[in-house]
Amino acid sequence: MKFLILNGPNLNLLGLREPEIYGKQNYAALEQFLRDTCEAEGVECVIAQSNHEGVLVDRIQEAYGLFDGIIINPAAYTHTSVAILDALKAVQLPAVEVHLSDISTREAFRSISYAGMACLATCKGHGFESYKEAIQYLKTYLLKKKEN
Ligand code: CA2
Repeated sequence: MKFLILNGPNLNLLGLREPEIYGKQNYAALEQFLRDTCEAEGVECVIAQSNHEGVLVDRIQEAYGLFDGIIINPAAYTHTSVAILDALKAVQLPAVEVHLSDISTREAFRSISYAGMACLATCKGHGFESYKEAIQYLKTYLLKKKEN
């Protein structure tokens, strides 16, 4: 089982500001957490971060045929990007949306998620653990699908 884990704009700045919202750990620590979690779950992963909407769209398109599923934290593009929504719909790979913070209890504009409209589930509000929940959700979904 192979997952593409995509992170959107400014997540490379984790740990530098707003630790009360996003935690104290930096992006390198997030990548290490993702590698360790995937290894423990017996899942292969490729992790990518971009500050550019088109690059994220390209990565989603290129995932077709190479990955079993996508975990995506589109960051600010969550709330604006129909392009990412359309790319996720186009590739038809099972996808799970992730957020470090709970976007439903923050500013009103963060409660709209376009990407989430193409995702099986949203894991949010639990910091790095949100990613673990998403990885486990996607793994369980794919194992159940294989059984049927
Ligand atoms: O909670 C999340 O994971 C978000 O996707 C993070 C985004 C935000 O725009 C979403 O609404 C929710 C922000 C990404 C990182 O932003 C930083 C800002 C300053 C310092 C470090 C990171």
